[in-house]
Amino acid sequence: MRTDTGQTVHLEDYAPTPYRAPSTTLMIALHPTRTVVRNETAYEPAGNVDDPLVLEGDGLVLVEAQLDGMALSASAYEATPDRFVLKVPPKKRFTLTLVTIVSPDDNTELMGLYRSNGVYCTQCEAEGFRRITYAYDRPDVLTVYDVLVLADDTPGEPVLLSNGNLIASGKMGGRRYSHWHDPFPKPTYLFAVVAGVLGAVTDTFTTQSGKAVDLAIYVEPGKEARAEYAMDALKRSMRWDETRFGREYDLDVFNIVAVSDFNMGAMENKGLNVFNDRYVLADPRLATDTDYSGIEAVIAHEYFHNWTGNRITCRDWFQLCLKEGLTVFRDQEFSADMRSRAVERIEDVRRLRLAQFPEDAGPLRHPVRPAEYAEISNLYTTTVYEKGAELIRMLHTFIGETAFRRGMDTYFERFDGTAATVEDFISCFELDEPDAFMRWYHDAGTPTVRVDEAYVDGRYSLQLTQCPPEGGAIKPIPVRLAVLGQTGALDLSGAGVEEGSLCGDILTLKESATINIDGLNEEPIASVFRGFSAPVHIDRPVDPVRDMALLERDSDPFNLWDASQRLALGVLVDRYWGGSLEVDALAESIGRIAADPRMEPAFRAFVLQLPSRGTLVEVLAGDVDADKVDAAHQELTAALGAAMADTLAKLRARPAPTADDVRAAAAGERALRNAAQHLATAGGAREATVRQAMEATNMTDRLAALNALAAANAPEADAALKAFHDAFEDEPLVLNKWFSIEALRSDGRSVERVRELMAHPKFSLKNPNRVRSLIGAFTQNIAAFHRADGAGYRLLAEVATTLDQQNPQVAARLLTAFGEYRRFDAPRREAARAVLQDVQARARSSDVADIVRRLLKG
Ligand code: 0A1
Ligand code: ZN
Repeated sequence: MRTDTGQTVHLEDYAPTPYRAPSTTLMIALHPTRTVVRNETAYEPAGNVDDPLVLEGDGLVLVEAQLDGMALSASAYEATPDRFVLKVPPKKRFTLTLVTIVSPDDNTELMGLYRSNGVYCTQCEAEGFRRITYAYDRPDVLTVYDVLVLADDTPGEPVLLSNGNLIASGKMGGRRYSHWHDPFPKPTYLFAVVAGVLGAVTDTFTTQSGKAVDLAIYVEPGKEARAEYAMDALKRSMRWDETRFGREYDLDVFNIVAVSDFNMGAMENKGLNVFNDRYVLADPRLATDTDYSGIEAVIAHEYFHNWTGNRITCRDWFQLCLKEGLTVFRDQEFSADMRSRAVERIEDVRRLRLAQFPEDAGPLRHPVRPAEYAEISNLYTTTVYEKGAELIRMLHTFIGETAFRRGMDTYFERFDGTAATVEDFISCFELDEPDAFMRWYHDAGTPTVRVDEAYVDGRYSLQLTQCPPEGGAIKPIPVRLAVLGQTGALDLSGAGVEEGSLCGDILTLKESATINIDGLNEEPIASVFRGFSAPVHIDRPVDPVRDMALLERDSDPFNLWDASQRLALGVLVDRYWGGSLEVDALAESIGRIAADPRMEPAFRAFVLQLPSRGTLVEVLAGDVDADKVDAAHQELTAALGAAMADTLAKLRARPAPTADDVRAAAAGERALRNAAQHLATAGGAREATVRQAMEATNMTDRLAALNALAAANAPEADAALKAFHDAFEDEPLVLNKWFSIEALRSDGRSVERVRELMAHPKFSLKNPNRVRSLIGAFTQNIAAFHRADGAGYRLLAEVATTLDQQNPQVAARLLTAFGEYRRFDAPRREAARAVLQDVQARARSSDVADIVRRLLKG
């Protein structure tokens, strides 16, 4: 465990290592508590030959050290658990052999080498390799690996995997071995080993140049059929990367392994991706449509890393967004091509606004490319990933698809096989002002763009003004826009543009810009930031009449949805303040879109979903009362459900797709029917919902009904939840869904219920998915987590403090739920502060200490 040192790493201190490490031969003899790792690495001078060789370790025990095959004298080196120093290295190429012993079964942090359900696996990003052996554990040292894995020949034929191509495998002296060679130099964080008894689904993929690649997805034996969809998604990803980006796969094999204990979603180790099993295993009886689209996206994401991340990696961890933002952009584009572009965009922006905007406005805010960090594990944030992807999307919007592809080709050509920086990447694109664009990477916070319209005597003016976040600079913002008249978009080619520049439908905004159109005989309306063309807050005078008109006129699906959400949010805010706005107009507007057969069902389903409680917290200026948020949401949902009863009944009566059809069209149909059902249930129409919760054979339908009953606090919810629990308690991924629904119930006794559930025989702090399903979900339960007496905060603090001893990464991530405590009213704020101070006093790891320090600052 890395305890807190309080040290900060600065980008400006970056310096290359004095030695390169061109090749490494590893011999790993696996044992649950005494795994022997023999690391033979060639080093050669790359800088000052008088510098010592300083390698990183973390909790290591050295048992042997040799230089060029000869034992090193004790005075020649210094070895501690977290460092190996060769005091006077030879001034030419040399080989250092270090033997260490590690205990996978004692590894509760799930970093380095550990066992999950009896399967050995590794997680090395960001700094896990140093828990296996001493190394230059940093992304700019690229090494060719040759790996021999040895394991006892246990029954069930264990598979032994590592990166690259398989050279040989077999049995030797009562043990199994396999020998892997990865010809592509890679940093330590992409290293992986997996060993255990696993089932597999296999296939082959022929690349565009005709090369055959053997594909395999390894899962718990007996669950092979549940990996078929992931395999299909993998093949589609491989083909898509060829057609859209010209990127071909480079090894003879591509392996994926699903494990049940994993800190994150998945990991892109070269040729051997390791996945959290929730992003591999699926069956319509057990997984929802959302699970399916998640699997498709994560499989694609990890596969796409092969070029954006692996072939071209990061110079240092400050450049994390170089691989993550770009790869998220690529996986979003893939999902848009596979499913519906409009729906994908709404989903992505919803996630951005719900998680990234609050992060960027709170104490955990940081630039997409930060200049400093205290704990690298805490940099895997929605800002690096999702905002990072938005920056790539803006770049794409500015220069267009053709020039974007040209720039990407240049990037792959120029930087293949290297560890690059964000500046290297940006330099490949034909941007007008690259330095100005780089400000997006340097500044934290979300800019606001003020939108004003005026119409006088046939002259329409649209004025946009940029207001940077505190401490931030003016940046180029791409505004995709249209000015809509009664019968369609006006021709902007003759419009007068002041300050900004307009190219097609993209306005480049700096400080401000004005577009004037003369000679009109009716007032038009602007549709700005179409497709959410920039990650900004849009500050436009509240005007429900204009939003209703946009609902009639706008052809941009994102803005159509956004207008409907603004209307609903207006009513929600009014309810929060105890107002009495009627729901009829809202019901009529969204009912019309929901019933419109010209729109795709998945889009219509979105329109039926009210802005979340979190969104309401975001828009309220401060001093938020969480109980009132919850009550306003419940009330409005019920009122809409009642007011829209007829429309909803018709939507629910639409024919159901077949239960095992998991394609996007069927998923969209289910989404629409279930969104209608959710509202209708809140409005009191529960009978069919209860039936669906008990009888549906498709998990999407069953869970949606269960959720609807729980969210409405229906009297039938307890029995339905119990039946669900009893039916699926032996399916861990489904049981997680049950834990989450229970954690999200908001009936006044949530904190107590979660405490009871922590005593459930199947709850365990050892499994990150289980922890997230109960405790993570609980932090999303606004009324309960932000309970005025601080009981919700105390619950999270207790769990995080205990977990800090075992798995600090997961503990720290849970604590980020405190990121918004300052938005709440004084009793809540004070309770949160007191609890955080307590967590700080007990923090053990650098992960938890770093998060809490930032939460309390200021
Ligand atoms: N690079 C992975 C994310 C990841 C990061 C850290 C991990 O350590 C526990 C695991 C995975 C991705 O972007 O998918
Ligand atoms: Zn990634």
